[in-house]
Amino acid sequence: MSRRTATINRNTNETKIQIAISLDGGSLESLDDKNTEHAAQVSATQSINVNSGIGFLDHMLHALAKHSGWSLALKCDGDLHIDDHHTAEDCALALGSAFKEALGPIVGVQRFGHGYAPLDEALSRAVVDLSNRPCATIDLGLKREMIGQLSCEMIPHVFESFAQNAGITMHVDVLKGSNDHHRAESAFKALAIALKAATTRTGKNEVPSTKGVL
Ligand SMILES: [Mn+2]
Repeated sequence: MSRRTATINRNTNETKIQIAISLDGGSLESLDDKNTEHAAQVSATQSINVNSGIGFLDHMLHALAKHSGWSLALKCDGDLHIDDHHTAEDCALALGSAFKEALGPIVGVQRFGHGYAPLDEALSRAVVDLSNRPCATIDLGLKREMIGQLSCEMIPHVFESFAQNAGITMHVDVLKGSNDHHRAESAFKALAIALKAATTRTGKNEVPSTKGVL
């Protein structure tokens, strides 16, 4: 089976983003050389290097990639002198586009997936459908204004923006937890587990829909 990969360049007056993704892990030589601020974290099966300019967003996208089984290189040069909004939103939009392009037609995959992830006292649930109909309902219940340099109000916006361009239905709920860092991180990990399940190949060359098309 060939790996499902994509490379994306997204440039606006607000952000300039490069992404390389493989939904099936492996090396990503195309971007590894360009992401020199942080060293890529390379394991036997994955290469992950996220440099959005926002540390906590990097941490969340790294967790998403790790537990989805992706290899991911993301570099963003954004207008952080204004605030974190454009950078966080555009990274999520570009990542959604890259995911959709790498996945290709919704054929021969599970389509539905769900995941639960605890992080200490926090527990999150994510349910996804590779529906080709963007829809996100996100309930994180975060109380802080910021986590690191990322506004808490941007965290649901990141999920929504990813779902928009990925073309997926996504329900993410933090079920419990008192620490906002734990709540947010468990939500990204739950989404990763759900996406990994939904994109798992069935070995059949079938569209998983009664309509015959997605
Ligand atoms: Mn926005």
